[in-house]
Amino acid sequence: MNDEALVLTETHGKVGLIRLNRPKQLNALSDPLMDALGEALMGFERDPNISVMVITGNEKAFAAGADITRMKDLTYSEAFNGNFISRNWEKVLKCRKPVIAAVSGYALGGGCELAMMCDTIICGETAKFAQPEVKLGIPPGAGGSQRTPRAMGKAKAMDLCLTGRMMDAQEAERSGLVARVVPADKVVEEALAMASEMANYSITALMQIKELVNQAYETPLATGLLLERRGFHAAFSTQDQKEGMSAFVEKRTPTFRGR
Ligand code: DAK
Repeated sequence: MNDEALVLTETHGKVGLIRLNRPKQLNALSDPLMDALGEALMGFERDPNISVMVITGNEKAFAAGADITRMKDLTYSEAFNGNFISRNWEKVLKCRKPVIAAVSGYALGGGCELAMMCDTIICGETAKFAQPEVKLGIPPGAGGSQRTPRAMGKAKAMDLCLTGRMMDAQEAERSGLVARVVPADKVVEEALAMASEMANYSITALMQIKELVNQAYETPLATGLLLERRGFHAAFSTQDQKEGMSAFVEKRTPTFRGR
């Protein structure tokens, strides 16, 4: 393991774990860090032995946002003409396999936005979420203004984005931003357990379900329901459907093969 690397990767059975690793800067999301994260995600996405990924930071910070020192002197034309950091920020959205954000400490600005790009968020009791861009004189830039209302409704989203205040783990869970709050020192362990539970299922079913849930944000209800029905019908062409249902009837544990 190379401690100088901007991300550290490990595998735990069928789960790929990615640790953001700029601890002195509270994992501020620099361009090279986002490149490294993208490469790690795509590596696990291509790996047939991996079914689920977990992104985490360290005890103090998941990520304290985009790197302010590198944004400070940008001009409008540099940001607009250069399509400022859009290049490597959304690799997580390209993953068809489930991705879990395991948040300890700060998830601020781009850090909160990165967590929201993941499929679900699990956090420690000491986690703090915020969209503090307003304090820097800018709006959110990586989905904060769009994903917070979808996650927690307009009133909470406006509160968070317009004041820049921090939301603690309990409020984040009450608001629907996070799925589970766990003891601070158990975040990675619990996220790996959640990921391993998913990873035992059919990879085909996992990717199909992820695609369908994400469609709920993109399509009218009738279209989403039709997509779900077609996906459900198509599942009867897979060996994993036969295995899953046979195992139930035979009272044994199924072995899914992703076929
Ligand atoms: N950028 C750069 N360095 C950061 C940083 C950041 N976001 N956050 C912390 N650091 C650095 C600090 O400068 C300090 O460095 P040294 O002074 O030691 O060299 C070190 O990390 C430790 O931080 P502190 O000394 O401040 O530690 P404290 O415990 O006192 O405070 C804090 C922790 C998290 C409350 C504080 O560091 C803080 O407020 N940080 C800034 C949080 C913030 O405003 N984040 C939002 C940034 S704006 C886009 C994609 C993304 C974005 C935009 C567009 N596109 C795809 C187009 C995202 C924008 C943002 O995230």
